[in-house]
Amino acid sequence: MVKKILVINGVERTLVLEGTETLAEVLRDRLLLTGCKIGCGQGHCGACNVIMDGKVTRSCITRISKVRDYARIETIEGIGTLENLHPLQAAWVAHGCAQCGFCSPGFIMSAKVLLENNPSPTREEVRDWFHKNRNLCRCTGYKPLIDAVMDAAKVLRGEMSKEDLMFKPTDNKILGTTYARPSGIAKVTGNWDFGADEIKKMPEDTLQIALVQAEVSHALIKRIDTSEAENMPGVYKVITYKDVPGKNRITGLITFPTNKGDGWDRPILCDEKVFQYGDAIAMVCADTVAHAKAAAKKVKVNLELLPAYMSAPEAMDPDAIEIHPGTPNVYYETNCIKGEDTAPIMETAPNVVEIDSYCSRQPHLPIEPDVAYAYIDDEGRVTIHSKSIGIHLHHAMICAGIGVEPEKLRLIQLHAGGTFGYKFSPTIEALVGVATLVTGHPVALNFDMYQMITYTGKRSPGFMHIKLAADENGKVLALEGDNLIDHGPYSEFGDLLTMRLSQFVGAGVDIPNIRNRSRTVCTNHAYGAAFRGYGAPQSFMGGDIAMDVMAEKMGIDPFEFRAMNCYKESAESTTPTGCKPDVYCLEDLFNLARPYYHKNKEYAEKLNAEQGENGKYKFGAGVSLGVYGCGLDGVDSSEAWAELNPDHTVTIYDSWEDHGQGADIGTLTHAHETLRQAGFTPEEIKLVMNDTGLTPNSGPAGGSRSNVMTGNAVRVACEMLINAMRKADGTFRTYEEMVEEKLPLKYQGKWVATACTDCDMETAQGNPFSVYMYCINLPIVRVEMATGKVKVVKFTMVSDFGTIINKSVVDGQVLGAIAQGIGLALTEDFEDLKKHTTLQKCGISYPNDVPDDIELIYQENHPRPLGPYGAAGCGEGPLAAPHPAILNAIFQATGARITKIPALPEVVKAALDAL
Ligand code: MCN
Ligand code: FES
Ligand code: FES
Repeated sequence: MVKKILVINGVERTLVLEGTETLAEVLRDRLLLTGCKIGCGQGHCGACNVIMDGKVTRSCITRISKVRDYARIETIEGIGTLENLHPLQAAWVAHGCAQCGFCSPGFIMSAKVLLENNPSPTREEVRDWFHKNRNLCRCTGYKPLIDAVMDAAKVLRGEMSKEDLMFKPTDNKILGTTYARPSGIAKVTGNWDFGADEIKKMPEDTLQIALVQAEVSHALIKRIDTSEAENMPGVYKVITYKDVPGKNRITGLITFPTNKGDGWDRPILCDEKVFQYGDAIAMVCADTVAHAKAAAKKVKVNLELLPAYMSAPEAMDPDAIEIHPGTPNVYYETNCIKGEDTAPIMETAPNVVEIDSYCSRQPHLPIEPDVAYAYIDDEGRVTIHSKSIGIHLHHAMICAGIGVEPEKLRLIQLHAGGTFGYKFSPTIEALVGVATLVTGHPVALNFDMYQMITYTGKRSPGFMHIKLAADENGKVLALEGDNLIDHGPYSEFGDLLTMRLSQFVGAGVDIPNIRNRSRTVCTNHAYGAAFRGYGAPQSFMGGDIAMDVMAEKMGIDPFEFRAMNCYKESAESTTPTGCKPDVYCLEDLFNLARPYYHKNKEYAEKLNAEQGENGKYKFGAGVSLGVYGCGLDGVDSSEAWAELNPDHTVTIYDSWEDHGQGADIGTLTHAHETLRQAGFTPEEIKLVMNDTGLTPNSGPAGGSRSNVMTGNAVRVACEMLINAMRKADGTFRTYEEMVEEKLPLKYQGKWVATACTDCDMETAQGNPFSVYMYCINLPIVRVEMATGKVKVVKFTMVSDFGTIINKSVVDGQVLGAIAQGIGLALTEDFEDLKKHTTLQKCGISYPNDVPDDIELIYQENHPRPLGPYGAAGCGEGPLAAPHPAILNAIFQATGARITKIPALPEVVKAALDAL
């Protein structure tokens, strides 16, 4: 043991330590200073940054043995309070920098050191500082963070006050403003507990879980021997499939009857087979994490290896065995059949182009690894806290598998440090549920970043073959497609995802005739999970690039080619599924975007001219159109409640799960916009969210549905309350008057997308979404000709999300999506199980990988008839098509046409060499 005296936030602390801990462990485990977060645990992300003797220090890789006695350590808890924020904290809130908030403390500590050493940094210096200190943020796209540092510097220099930073409503109206999200202050002060922080505060008898995971991708399980592990120190129980009280399966809730599987293909703990790398085979429950991990290594698993099919084409080989015996590896097919047969059109049309594209297995890479804990609550319910973004959905998916009656299962969402969709699938919920049932103890499971990356779902790769026909004037006549989705071994939502290809290949374009077949393939690579954009990034990789190729072939400007072919009211254009979009806003959107496109083209030309003929770099301006629907297919619905309280406040209950996108500010703003009629201020609205024991089924926070669906449900609940409160003279009843008149105080608002229909099983024709959103992507790229290295130097996004509910949220959504789109286009992948195992090696974008020069333009003059206050969604549209725009820009710069991502330097170089 060693004694250490550290000066923490100005206070001398004497600590008796093992001596092997990291500084982060000492701060978090011993001092409960959980504002210091552990993301990667490897020095790659800066979430754990503290200040030690005036220097930014990544505490996760700082051994306490190397820390001198009396070292001065500052943590986020020491620099400001809830009532008196540090200027950086205030600026972080004001600029909406704390989306999920997981990275916020680490960035703020890093920025504090910068400003102490350089009180007047340039934007570039701030970026370089964060880049050098390896500060990662997956949500914000970095730009707001730079804005915040610049403003905080002004406050520190005495040029403005902290109060000037923050938007304050003047006429009790917050809709459309930058009103700060309710969780902001807690996030920037380190008071917002994430799952790993809550685990530190659980009862002493909590058991820690370590998983025994498969290290191969496909095998038969012959024997699992737990005897040695059971006798290891601190072990309470080793759990295998034999102990699982229920069906031991997570049901994929098969969406379409034409799916050839039954949806019960995903084991909670593997019994007969291993289906992919990382599959959970056993769980060790022990008194400490170290004990659990040590014992997990002693579980012996006897396997018979089977051929592993690591991509869709491999699993479709005629000799391939069925991964789930009895279900063919190609288990679902959808055809978009619109208009006339396309074959004769393809034969006779004057212009026909064809492309093959590949959209990669993009990893989600939230900075917070997966985490969950469970216990039996005072009503005997198995209670699971996790990052679930579909608590009621997951309830239905895991109930039978773990073996409890529905009323005996309660799911609660933790504060989530980003999910980007991977938590649309249950990950470890069923595991912790089983563990608490079997042991009778509270249990906790916290993945490390390696587990997070190697064993959570990924974007399902899309192999697309697209053919496009146009007449002599460039009017698109027909589209044909033949596409594959590699969905990994588990079928959950694979059919729904594949259906998205029917809905979004060619979306935004007036195409009268379509024949577009898409199939879902079971493989042994990572299971497919929802990822922001869900099906659209695959669709537009094929559909949009084909448009670009056609424009080029015909010698028409690519922007104008898209503009002339977009949905038009005059042409009564329909979507690929054969219905009219909710509003015709695309012509106006192209008109709005045109000057920005020309400005970008001119800028790229200027940069090229500066380089000269044989310059080191070539620059190009690209374009693409992205479209996405808001909702689950067909008649989607949501529910929210509003209750009047004795203290003249209103409580809103909903299950609008928060990834970090801003479910809190969304709920608050929708509620406030209605309740303000009766004079309620934002401070008088309380939120109770995301607990199946307390809040109604608002549906999952996926498919960019919540702002429309739950926004409407909140609006309806508040309208019902307001209507009940309204008196004949137009004034409103008080709480006391409501009670006196025996009027109900709590109202259940429900909103159903009754105008929608499911897509037809044979033709995919139908009206699946009540509201759509649109984005025109306009990047400028720089290609280094000798190496093929590409940098996005500017990005303009011109979007239509209907009415904007909160401006800084929407800006943040778009900026974050642009950063992820750049990563998707150029660097990110999860393909090589040995290599793609860290945030860095998966190609995540650091601050200087994303440009500072970003323009966000919004069109708001087409309010959505079915959106609350005219709003659409905005989370996913901006990630539908930034990557084809970047590839199209590479083409404009160099003439090299790349249709497969990531466009790593070697890929681009090979394409340049082939010119
Ligand atoms: N919004 C708005 N005005 C509009 C449209 C939306 O102010 N016209 C706001 C909404 O109130 C909400 C946010 O924008 O706060 C996103 O709304 P919406 O598009 O309805 O999406 P959801 O709330 O259903 O969120 C899910 C969506 C998805 S599917 C993924 S994946 C995703 C995303 O949003 N993952 C995210 N954004 C993310 N942002 C962060 N920081 N982290 C993630 O993991
Ligand atoms: Fe320490 Fe990532 S750098 S947690
Ligand atoms: Fe930065 Fe979420 S706000 S990672």
